[in-house]
This record gives sequence, structure tokens and C-alpha cells, in this order.
Amino acid sequence: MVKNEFPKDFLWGGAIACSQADGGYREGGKGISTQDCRFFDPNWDEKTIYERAYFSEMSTAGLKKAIEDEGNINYPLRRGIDFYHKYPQDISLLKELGLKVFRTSISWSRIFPNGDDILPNDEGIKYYRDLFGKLKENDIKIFATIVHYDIPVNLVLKYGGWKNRKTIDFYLKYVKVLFENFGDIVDYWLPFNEINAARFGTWDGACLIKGEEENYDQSIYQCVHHQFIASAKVIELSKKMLKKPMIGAMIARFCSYPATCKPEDVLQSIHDEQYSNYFYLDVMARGEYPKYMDRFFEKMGVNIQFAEGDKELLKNNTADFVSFSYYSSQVSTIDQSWSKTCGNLVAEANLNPYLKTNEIGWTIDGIGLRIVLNQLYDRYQLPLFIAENGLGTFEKLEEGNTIHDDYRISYFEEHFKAMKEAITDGIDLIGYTAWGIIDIVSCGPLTMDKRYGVIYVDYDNCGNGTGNRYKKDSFYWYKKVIETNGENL
Ligand code: BGP
Repeated sequence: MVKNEFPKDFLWGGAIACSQADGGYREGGKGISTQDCRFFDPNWDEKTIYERAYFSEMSTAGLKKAIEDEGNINYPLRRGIDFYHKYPQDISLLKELGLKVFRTSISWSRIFPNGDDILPNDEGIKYYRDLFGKLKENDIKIFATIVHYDIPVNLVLKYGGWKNRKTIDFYLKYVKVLFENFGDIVDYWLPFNEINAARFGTWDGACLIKGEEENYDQSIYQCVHHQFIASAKVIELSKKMLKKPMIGAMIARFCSYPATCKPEDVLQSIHDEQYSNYFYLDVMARGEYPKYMDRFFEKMGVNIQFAEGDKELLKNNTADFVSFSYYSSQVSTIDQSWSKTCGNLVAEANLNPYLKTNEIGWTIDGIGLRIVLNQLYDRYQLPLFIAENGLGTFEKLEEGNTIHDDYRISYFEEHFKAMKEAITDGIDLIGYTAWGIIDIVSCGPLTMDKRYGVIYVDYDNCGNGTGNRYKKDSFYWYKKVIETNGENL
């Protein structure tokens, strides 16, 4: 009989990224990262904040100013939630929650402050040894992202960042240090967060300044190609250096249903899926550039430069598991007048009239998660890991120092039920890390007041506040789910 339950060893977890959580800017020998350079003006109104979240890219002047602005506090990703100092108490809370796995990223600029340094920074290595040691002491597995958008800014200034193949060598040198020091303690590795992000947020994904690019599309895809090569080289290295390598490929999953059964809409949906999602996973999980991309590249005037051996490298070093972020879904149509909303990384997404949206406008679609799990497993037949999912919304600390977040509980419940159903569909889903398990600075708007956590952090958009942590109602609810391994869902 088919069992409707989570596997015994299912990895219930939570996720953060170093640039959004750590703070500790320039402490312990850390260099400046590309994410440290993103400016936020506390006087911006909400409309400006959210417009910038989707459309603002780094400018040459903005970057120059950021580097000179050492002491300026209006760079929220320099302060995060002070996880750098507070991680012991945060891990105690995660232990109390019962987490089985914790996803965070490693800050490249903490290990190699300038990216091209000859020797790594010992203090940076020690920080991660302590942090990872603490997690292991508490029986929490580690899911480490090697680059979650932030790279040492020096690599951009001096070499052009991912546009330059040299960056792959610097990256490999960094990864070698990580494998040497943490190869036996980290359980799952992700070479890159959301490798398809470059197409949507160019500074985050590719560290490119739009205004400086002669052929913008060409530069984006050349950067992505270098990231593919870097990922394959990580896999190649892992086979030599790690006892049990588990290296994943990750995308931001943009699920897009045909808006109608009109053949044109169905075809549009196929094209949207290929262009935004499958291209990236096809390269990393199947090991080659899919033929369908030739038409997209031709239309954009893109001609990717392959070096000798690139094709073989990709073919021989495919991912051990497939991972993705999933927040909402959208629809595909050729109807230009279709109603719009927004979503993760996209300012304009075609709205699905059958779904509700959250306060920010992102649709809420639990069944979409089951659909995505089925699609990805059908296509790749590899274990799946949901690396990000959750509800970001505005919250104010309530009486009794808590948040009654029944909306988050119902979002989780809908998505967890969908996961359970997908497992019953036969999908090999190994883990789930709820995004921003503890409130962190949001990546798009750069604010604190868009919160995802089951733990509230008392900082406002300007970094004012006690920094105290408080458990929300969803903390107790999620704890119960983990304790019972989702039995009552
Ligand atoms: C993903 C990023 C995360 C995260 C999340 C939510 O694309 O990997 O870093 O922040 O989106 O986005 P936001 O923080 O803008 O709400």
C-alpha cells in the first residue's frame, strides 16, 4: 500500500544567507563583498523601496560611493541581524525548534578578503569552524551555500567578476579551502544560490553593472557559463576530496502555468519554463546545453564562448541532487493585457485569478509546489531538496512579545501538505529549509520589516532595536510538525 507520510529521516530545516544575517562587517579580517555595497535610504517611501527591490541595479557611481562610505550605516547588508556575534544563542533556539538541518552561506570575503589573496584568512576559517561545530554539537546537519550572491568586491573591480574566467580559478581556490577545512562536517553543498538569478537581478546573480555592458545579454550568459563551469569543477573536486560528496544544483523556480488552454498560451508556458528554469538545471543535472536555447540565444545576439574541455567537464560532472527556491507561481500567456502582480525576483508576473496573494502581491500556491516537485523529479530523477520557501510579510511585535502569525502557519500547512502528497506521488524529496527561519534583512527591498521567520528579531529598517529574538506562534507550530514528522498534516 502507498504510504502517505514523510520518510523517517526527512530533513526539516531552516535557511538564511550570510550577507542578510551576519553583520560583523570588516570584523575578523573580512573584506568588502558585493552585497556590502547595496545602499538603502531610510527616507525612501514604501513605493520607492519596492520599485527599487525589483528594478534597482548597481551603478558605477553607487559602487564607488559604497567603497568610500566605510562608516555609513545605510548599507543594511553590512549589519544583518548580527548573527556573527549572536549565533550561539540563535542555534540554541534552532535546537529548541528541533531543526534537523540548517542552511547558511559562507562568506567568500571572510575566507579570502579580496578574492585573490595568496593565503586564506585564518580568523574567517575559525569563525566557520566554531559555527559549524556548534551546529554539529546540537545534532543539526549543515547545508552550505558556497556563493549566495556575494563575492569579494575586489574581484569585480580588478577582474570584472564572473565575466572573467580567472574568477573561476579564484573560486576553486576558495572551495578547496572549504573542502579541506569543512569537508568532513558539511553534509550538503550548493556551489551557487539560484544560478538563474543573474537573468533577473544582475548585480546579485552576476555582479554586473548594467550601464557598463556593451552587450548586456551576452555578458549575463557568459557569466552564467562561467558559473556552470565553476559548479562542475566543484563537483570534480568533491569526488577527489570528499568522502560522501553531495553537491546540488539550485534555481529560483518560476512555476508558470498556461493561462488558458489556447495552444499559444500552452506553448508560451513551455518557452517560459525552458528560458527561466530548465536551461540551468539541464546544464547542471544533465550535463549539456539544451538545443532549445539556441533560438533564445540567437534572438538575443548571444554567443557563449566555450573553452576547450568545457563540454566534457559539464558532461562528466553533474549534480548529486536538485534544489530550488519556491515561493509562488504565475501564468504564461501571449495576452499582453493580462492582469499583473509581482513575485520573487520579478516585478511583473501574470496573475493567476484562482489564487490569493500575500501583502506584497506574491501568489500563494501550495499545489504549485507539488506540481514543481513532480516536474523536476520526472525530468531529472535525482533527489530533490527545497532550499527556500516561506511567507514574507509585515509584522509588529504584539503584547507578550510574540507574533500571532496564523497566516504563516496556514502558508506552511498548505505547502507541507503538498510536499507530503508529492512524496506519496513517489518523489524522492529529502529535505526542506524554510526561508529566513529567523527574521533577516530581506534581499530585494533591503528592509527588516518584510519578515519570514518563526523567530522575530527586534531590529527596524535602520538597524535600531534591541536585536532580541522572540518566538512567534509559528515557532511552536513548526516545532510540533518536526516532532511528529508531519504526521498530523
Ligand atoms: C531569494 C534569495 C534569498 C531571499 C529570498 C526572498 O531569491 O535567494 O536571498 O532573500 O529570495 O526574497 P526577499 O528577501 O527579497 O523577500
